[in-house]
Amino acid sequence: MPFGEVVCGAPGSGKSTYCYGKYQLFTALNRPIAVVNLDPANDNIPYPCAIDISDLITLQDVMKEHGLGPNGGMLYCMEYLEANFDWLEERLSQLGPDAYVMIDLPGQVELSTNHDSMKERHAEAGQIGLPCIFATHTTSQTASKYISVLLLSLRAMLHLELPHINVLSKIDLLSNYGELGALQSRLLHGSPRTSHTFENSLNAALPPKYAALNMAMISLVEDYSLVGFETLAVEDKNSMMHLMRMVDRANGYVFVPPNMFGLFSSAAGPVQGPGSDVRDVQERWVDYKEVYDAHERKEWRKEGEIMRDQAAREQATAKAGSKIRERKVKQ
Ligand SMILES: Nc1nc2c(ncn2[C@@H]2O[C@H](COP(=O)(O)OP(=O)(O)OP(=O)(O)O)[C@@H](O)[C@H]2O)c(=O)[nH]1
Ligand SMILES: [Mg+2]
Repeated sequence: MPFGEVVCGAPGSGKSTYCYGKYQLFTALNRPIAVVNLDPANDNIPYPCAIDISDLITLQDVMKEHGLGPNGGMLYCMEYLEANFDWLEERLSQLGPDAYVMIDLPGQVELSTNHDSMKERHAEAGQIGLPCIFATHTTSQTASKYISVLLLSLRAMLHLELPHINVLSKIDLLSNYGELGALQSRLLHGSPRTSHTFENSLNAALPPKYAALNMAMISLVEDYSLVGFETLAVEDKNSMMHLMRMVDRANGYVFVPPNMFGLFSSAAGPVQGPGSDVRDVQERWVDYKEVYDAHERKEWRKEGEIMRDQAAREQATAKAGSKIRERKVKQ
């Protein structure tokens, strides 16, 4: 049975980039992975695609043929996929029982918050082994946007009814957002009360007649801890590793590498890295961003040098081997 995650979320929040990042990470870790593009408007796919909806239908064709706009066309494509779901099921089953499948969805977030077709498809995906929803939202630049992201996430969780991981993407941009950046980093993991600052920030952004509504929303977020966020900076290896473990846990996946080394290391391993603790987010992405970035660059350089040395050694060994073979042939 294939296993994996469905990546949904706001437009431009980094879904496709995350899929590509995860493809690269898994390839480096020697974990099998297949990325499925279900965005019929995705004509610039960054990752190698195992299944592509454009083999079934494209947004361009639908818009031309039926005279629809981009959003109506997208709904048509999703409903067409629903009517032809066996097309997808057949291809998923061909990926084999060990495949880790990532499904990249279109950015029309209403598909995940309102549309029944997607809900039913997700439920079916849950049955065939894709139980985890990974929802990305870009780190917000204003308090009101942050609130709307919270409510949108809550709506998607309630609508889809599947294990759900909410992610604030592009967390590397947090330090650009001044006080709100610091506030978000405190709010991320069920932080100490921040109502006062948050309320001020919200009330500055919205007309006073919404004050009571603001307070109700703040209390929804703070008192009930309904929505929590993980963070993602796609180019940061620790951030990707941390999320990989979170997703593995959410869908109960246990990866056993071929050599059996590190059995259960992925799913049962400790959840660490920026994002596992609120102090990490503040320290990594706001207070000491430059220091951490410099350290990361140094680590990447070191890793690159090790890989280059290893490749050079392998090349030299292969060359020596072919020379020995040549000598043997001459003899
Ligand atoms: N700074 C930063 N930029 C990012 C990150 N992830 C993605 N981006 C950028 O965000 C932009 C949009 O990324 P995509 O992956 O195309 O977003 P998407 O959610 O697939 O977009 P749609 O499919 O159109 O909804 C690109 O320019 C990415 O380079 C991140 O972690 N940090
Ligand atoms: Mg995309």
